[in-house]
Amino acid sequence: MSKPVVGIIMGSQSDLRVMKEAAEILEELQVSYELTIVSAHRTPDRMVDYARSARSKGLKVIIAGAGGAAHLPGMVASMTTLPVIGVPVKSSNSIDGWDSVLSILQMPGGIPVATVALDGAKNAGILAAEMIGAFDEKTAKNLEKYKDELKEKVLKSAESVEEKGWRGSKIGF
Ligand code: RP5
Repeated sequence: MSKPVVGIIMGSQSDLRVMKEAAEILEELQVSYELTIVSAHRTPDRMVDYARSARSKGLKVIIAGAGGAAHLPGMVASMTTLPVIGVPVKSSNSIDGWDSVLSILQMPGGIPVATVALDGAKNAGILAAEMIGAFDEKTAKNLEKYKDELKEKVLKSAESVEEKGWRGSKIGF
C-alpha cells in the first residue's frame, strides 16, 4: 500500500478488538493507514511526538481510540491541525462507556474532536475515508460503491421480509 494518509492510534492493546474495525473498513475502501499504540497517560512523550510529527510525515486524518479517562484524542487534537476523530471505547476501566464518550466528546471551544459512537471504530474509518474522499476522486468512488452496496442490502432484506414475513426471512443485517 502507498504512504499512510490515516493514522489509527489507541491507548492500549486492549482497544484493538474495537479499533481493528477502523483498519478493516479502510482496507475495504483502499485507503492507506498506519496503526499503533500511543498512550496519553503511560507514554505521554510518545503521544506528543506522534501528534507533532503527524502532518509532516504525510498523515491527513488521525483516528484516536481510548476508554475510561480517555484523554488521548483530545490531547492529540490539541497538538496538531489535522482533523482528529475520537472513538470512545468501552474498556475494562470504563463505567458503562459514558466516561469514555464524555471525555472525548465534551472538548472545550477551539479544540474539536469528531466523536463517533461508543465502540464506533467502523464509522470512524468511514468518516476518515470521507475526509480523504473530499479531495481524492478514487476514494470518493470507493465510498460511493460501499454506500450503494449498503442500500442494496437493505432493499434485499426489505424484499425478503415483505415476501416471506418475519418468521421466514433470514435476519442478518
Ligand atoms: C485507556 O485505558 C486505554 O485506551 C484503554 O481503553 C483503557 C484500559 O487500558 P488497559 O488497562 O487495558 O491497558 O487508557
